[in-house]
Amino acid sequence: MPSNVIVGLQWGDEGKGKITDLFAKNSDYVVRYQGGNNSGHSIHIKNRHFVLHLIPSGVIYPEVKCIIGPGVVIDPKSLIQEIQNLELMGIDTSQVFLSKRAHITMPYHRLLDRYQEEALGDKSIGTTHQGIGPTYEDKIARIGIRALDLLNLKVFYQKLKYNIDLKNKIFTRIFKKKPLSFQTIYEEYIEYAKILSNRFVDSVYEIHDAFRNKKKILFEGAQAMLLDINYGTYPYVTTSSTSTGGVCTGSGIPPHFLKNFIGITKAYCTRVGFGPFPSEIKNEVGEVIRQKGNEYGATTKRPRRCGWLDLIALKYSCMINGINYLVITKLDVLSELKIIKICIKYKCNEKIIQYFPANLKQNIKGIYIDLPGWKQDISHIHEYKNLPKNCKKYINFIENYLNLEILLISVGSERNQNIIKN
Ligand code: 2SA
Ligand code: MG
Repeated sequence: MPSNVIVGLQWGDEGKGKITDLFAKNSDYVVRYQGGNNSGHSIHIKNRHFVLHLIPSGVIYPEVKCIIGPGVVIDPKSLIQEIQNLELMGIDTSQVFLSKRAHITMPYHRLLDRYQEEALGDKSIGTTHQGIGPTYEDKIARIGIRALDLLNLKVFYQKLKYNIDLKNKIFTRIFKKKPLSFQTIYEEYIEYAKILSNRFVDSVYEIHDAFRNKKKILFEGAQAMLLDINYGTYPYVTTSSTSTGGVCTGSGIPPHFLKNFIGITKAYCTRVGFGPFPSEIKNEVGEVIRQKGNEYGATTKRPRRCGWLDLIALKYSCMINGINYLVITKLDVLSELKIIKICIKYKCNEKIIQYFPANLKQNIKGIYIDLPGWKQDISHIHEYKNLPKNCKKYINFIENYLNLEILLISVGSERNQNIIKN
């Protein structure tokens, strides 16, 4: 049974949570393969609103197995909190498991994230301060603590000791901050390991067995393509491989397991954090979109920057991810606007370009085509044929430009506010 992947094609918050939840209904497994609790995936079901950070968005279905894979970085405190919140809301979390190979976010990672951002001053990235970058730094430096290390007190003691000694030197000498207490952190994490003890798995064998047994596996990306460490707007990116390429390295599967690459794009763009954003709207229209689309960080509550749909960036994302199915979300948010712009070229230092450059500069500007708005609420529509004419024009323009068909259109945050296009 070939597996499906869901990825964000912009700067995150495209609605991966909602779409994963939809596809999870017909899946046996939902697997996260990168990122950590920097993600905020939202699911709305009637009057219940779930925000998931580490737990895959299949958790609402009790029979779906949810795996936090080897490529994810796990903050156990945040994971335990998330499990408890879900249980309080009546969600069964007994099928949530974490890979023994996943790296663990420690208190010093969260502090380092903050101190590094402070030191960067006006060049800061605008991270979520969850310690994601520093956790991956330690992983690459081969001094990280993996989930399985928490299960062996002697190994955990040694690795933590080495790390705390090192980090305390950095804290006191470089950042002029207070050192951390080894004992407090040691005891705290031993406690977390006890709470999570029945959730540790060797997810590599688990997923390969599932594949052999023809189970349906859905891989859920976090953040999005333009925040990818290799192909995003570096250095204003997150620290993982957010593209479909990251699925293999982050969950231990070969590429031929994968068949459907489902890319999610909003009908406009948003970005939270700093960095280039060619189609950013800097007038009151941006505020209208922010309010109507409730564009505030699901983890940090930060207001998201809003902009027009950027087809240069979207085409680049579809190309790298090998997207064969496109989902467009939040189309209803644009309903009030008289004119809707779409970015189709960039202008940089008087030069016009039609590709996504490796050194996307802060001063790059979008060049737009104007399409007429539909000025009509579409959030109750379930059939494509019932969409206003101008709305279909907008959709057709995107499909023609990308040479891809849109599979699904989301017109509201509720589970059933969707239009299946074909
Ligand atoms: P980090 O914390 O090291 O990953 O930050 C690096 C950049 O990645 C961006 N980033 C995100 N962008 C959009 N959504 C994210 N998740 C949350 C959400 C964010 C929030 O769903 O709203 O609540 O603010 C996410 N996570 C990381 C980040 O803004 C930096 O630009
Ligand atoms: Mg989000």
